[in-house]
Amino acid sequence: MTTLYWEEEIETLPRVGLESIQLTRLKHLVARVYDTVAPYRAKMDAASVKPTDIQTLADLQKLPFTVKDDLRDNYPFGLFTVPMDQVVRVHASSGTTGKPTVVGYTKKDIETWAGVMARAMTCAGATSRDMIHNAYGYGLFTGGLGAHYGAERLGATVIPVSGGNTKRQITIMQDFRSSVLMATPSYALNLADAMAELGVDPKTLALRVGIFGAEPWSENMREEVQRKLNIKAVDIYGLSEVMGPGVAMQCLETDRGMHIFEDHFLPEIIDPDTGEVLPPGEQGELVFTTLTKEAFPLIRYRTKDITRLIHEQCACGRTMIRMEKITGRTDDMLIIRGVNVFPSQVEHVLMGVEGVEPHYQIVVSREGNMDTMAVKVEVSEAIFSDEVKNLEKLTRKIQADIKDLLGVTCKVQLVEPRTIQRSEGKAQRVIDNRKI
Ligand code: DLL
Repeated sequence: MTTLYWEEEIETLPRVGLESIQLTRLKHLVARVYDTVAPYRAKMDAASVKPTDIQTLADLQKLPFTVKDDLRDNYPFGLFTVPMDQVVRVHASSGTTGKPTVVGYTKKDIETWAGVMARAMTCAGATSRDMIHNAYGYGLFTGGLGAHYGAERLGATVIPVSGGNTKRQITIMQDFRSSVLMATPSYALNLADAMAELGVDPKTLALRVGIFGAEPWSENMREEVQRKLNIKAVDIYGLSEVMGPGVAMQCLETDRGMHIFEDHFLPEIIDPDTGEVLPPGEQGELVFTTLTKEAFPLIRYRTKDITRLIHEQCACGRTMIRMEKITGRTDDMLIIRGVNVFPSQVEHVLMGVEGVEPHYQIVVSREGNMDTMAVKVEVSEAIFSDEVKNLEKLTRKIQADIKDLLGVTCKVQLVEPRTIQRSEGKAQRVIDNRKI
């Protein structure tokens, strides 16, 4: 297979060249932010660091972190570095608590974003000849418009179908010959199940590749979507604060990790408890500094996402490092009777069991002083109508597998197909009744 690049020179630049670009951009960014944004200046002054202290990429560690609360405290536009007449668009992420996080873009930011998205789609093998079925939600969420502008920049034909109205989506896929599907992985599965119900064979469609992200999904889930939709499924990562989708992207040459577009987004991995930068290859919290954003740059933004960086050169020829699939978030970690549990680990166990469907929910409750975890998971029609003793056997197997991997005893409830609510965007995997 010939590897296609969107911007070959920068994507394959030797590391020294890339690092030199990063340093120039970093110095410029820190000086500009210090001069224009009072809250950043105050934090840097408190840490006794001046823009001139940044002389190497390692000096980045001298700068204070930015956290979600800094964004909330300056809600909605307090951290913007340009006057509002230069801001051409805002997006917002809802979050589960408090005010949404608002982000802004200049005209040039929108162009940069479309560029990294076109680069990401090219990583997945998409070209101007593709019919891109964009089922990410349009609106304040960055998924829809982010993918839309990227697809247009690529020169492909974009179908701005957004999320929902699943039957109509399938008709459109059939009639318009959609070749690239962009959606959350949970919605992609939802589409696959709806096809099965309608008797539509994915082999009769023109779909070739799926660009899925915006929520965690395990390797097993990737195999499941690939099989059910008869496509190659690749992972795309991003977050509104840093830009939206297109911060990192898996290429077709590796199943391990996504290339971070480091000429725009400078990554670090830190110990979430101490804030120390960890040695290369270790797992920790991902932190980003935006190197080219104008309206809403961020210095050392703590994403709360947990991953590790992969420094080995990729077979695709890109020199940009990769980040491994997100394994969890520092804030979605459940602590069940003292044991740390990530929903992604539960998913990993479930998807390894024959007959179990990729639709599940984790319910956490408190009985007296005791936390309990229950896992509700759909099983296939055939299994559900099987003898009670076989269902009990399967229940016990899942319980034992979870206990083995996570060290936690939980209740497992097998439910009928299509009883767990389907998502049109990000799936809600955890119901934590302890907060109520
Ligand atoms: O979800 C941006 C996006 C849209 C990415 C479409 C990819 C595709 P937010 O709504 O701000 O932005 O949510 C960002 O979602 O910090 C991660 O926890 C999670 N996330 C995003 N992509 C992935 C992924 C968009 N590929 C938050 N794997 C991030 C796992 C992901 N988690």
